[in-house]
Amino acid sequence: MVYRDNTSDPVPATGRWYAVAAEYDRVLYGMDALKDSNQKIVALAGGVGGAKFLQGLAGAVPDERLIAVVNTADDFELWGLHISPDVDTVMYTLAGIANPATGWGIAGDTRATLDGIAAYGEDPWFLVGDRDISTHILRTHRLREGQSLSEVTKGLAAALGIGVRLLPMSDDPVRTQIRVDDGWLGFQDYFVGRRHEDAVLDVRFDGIEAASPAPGVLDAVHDADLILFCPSNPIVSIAPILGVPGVRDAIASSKSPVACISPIVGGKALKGPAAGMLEQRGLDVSAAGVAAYYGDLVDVMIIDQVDAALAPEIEAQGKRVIVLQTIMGDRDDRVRLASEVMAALA
Ligand code: FO1
Repeated sequence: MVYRDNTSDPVPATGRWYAVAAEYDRVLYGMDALKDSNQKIVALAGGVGGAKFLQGLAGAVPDERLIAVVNTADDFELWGLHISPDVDTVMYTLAGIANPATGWGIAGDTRATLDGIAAYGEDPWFLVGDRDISTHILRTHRLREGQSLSEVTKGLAAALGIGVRLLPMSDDPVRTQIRVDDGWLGFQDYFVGRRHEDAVLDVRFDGIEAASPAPGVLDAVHDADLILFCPSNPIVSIAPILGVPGVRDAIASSKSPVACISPIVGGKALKGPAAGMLEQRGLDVSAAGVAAYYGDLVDVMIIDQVDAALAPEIEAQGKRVIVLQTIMGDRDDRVRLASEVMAALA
């Protein structure tokens, strides 16, 4: 069986060590001052980059002050199962059980189910591990029993020991479609099935006009003292969240700062197809291009040291620029970045 990655990682015993580690980091990184503050933070996040930064934030500020709003426009149905890749990537990362080699899926997960599916002659093109499948089975079951996606997410996250409040952007179906040379593709067909190799000609979010923000999303934005756009793909991870009716307006009318951690560093996307998507819109593949994409919505751009020379160009767009080392390594490094971001914005 040829799979599209070749990872094998030790299985972490549980995600519950995370609360203890987060407390340790707050002391280690001198975050007690922030801990005393009541500042409430809302972070918009997509897949792997967003999840890594959220893990850092969760180590830098107490859980009760942090709400993550997660993209669900990558969701799709596979063999009858409802898969929410970005929600799961965030959950597994916060629980400390994500596969460190890929950023998605569960460390050390096995593939007996995929092998079984392949034995029936089906192409196991989307790599769901055996333990990961338990998430999709329960999510699908609970949705069919009548729970909303936010209720299901709350239950799964709590069971994984996650204290941060995770909100899917909407309980209603929104599905990203990508136009390539030979027509429109569902997002995962484009991203995983065709390894995001096609030039992207257009992007649309089916269902978005009829979608409502999930319960708590607008209140969280209204109450936030700080709104963060995680280093996620602006066009297919953050834009769907902003596109849910009411969300963009709520952010635009917020008096609190809106800061974006650039997912483009040194002219390249940290991960995935963001570079080509910016280019297709006639924007620079740079932190300045990301800043221009968000326009007036974003007040502060957090850019990498290697892009420090872009600061005047971004400042000319009327934004404050903070230069940090934004490439994230292990969990400690993610907490380090989040702590520096919080300190710079304090
Ligand atoms: N991404 C891949 O590139 N290949 C996969 O086979 C794959 C499987 C997968 C399974 C579960 C899951 O939660 C995520 C998975 N991803 C996979 C990642 C995911 O499709 C993308 O990272 C996001 O949709 C983009 O944010």
